[in-house]
Amino acid sequence: MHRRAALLIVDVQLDFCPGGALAVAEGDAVVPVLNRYISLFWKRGTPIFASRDWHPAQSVHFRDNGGRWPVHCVQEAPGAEFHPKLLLPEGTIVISKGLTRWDEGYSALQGVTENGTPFPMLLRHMGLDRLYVGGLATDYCVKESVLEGLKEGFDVTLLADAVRAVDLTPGDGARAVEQMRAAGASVVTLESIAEVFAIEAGGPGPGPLLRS
Ligand code: VGL
Repeated sequence: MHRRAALLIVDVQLDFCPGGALAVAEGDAVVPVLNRYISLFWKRGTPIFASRDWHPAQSVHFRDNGGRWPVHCVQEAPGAEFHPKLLLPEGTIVISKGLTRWDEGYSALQGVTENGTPFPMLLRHMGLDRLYVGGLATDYCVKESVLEGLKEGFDVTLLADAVRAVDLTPGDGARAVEQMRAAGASVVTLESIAEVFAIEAGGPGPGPLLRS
């Protein structure tokens, strides 16, 4: 069966990058890799979605309100902006999540578009049933997005070289990848994706021509 893909870039926002309020070690290292994926997918005409944490100043997600995290990605604040070097093409659809005080907003599948359309509804409306997912952070928003995508019946592939983990406990990131794999996610890298595309296209598989 021919599946139609979407690229989902999760939360590549300044607060999750070095210097940010909830900095992920090497969080900004995903940017050049994601730019390569963006270019690959864009050339294939794949729709591109970028999710963002978009919290109110008061949120149960934050320590101040009994939650787990320092204040981060507050709506309209500089820390909530996408990393300026992330080359989101025109037509990228922004998915906002964590919008209300009571909403933790881990999974992008819980997010909505600018006009409030739930993300899974939009994907189905657009006939998209395969998600390629990278971004921040492996052990929270990426993991929850991948697991919920699978639960919702999407075919999900993790872009393993385009994610970084919070790793509150060392190894959280690696365990998250295993959990996603065990739940049914495929795992690829820039190195292996050409082969995946060839197989998806029903082509002859990888060969010298593909690599030239
Ligand atoms: C995230 C921790 C808290 C994430 C968001 O984007 O992965 N992690 N809020």
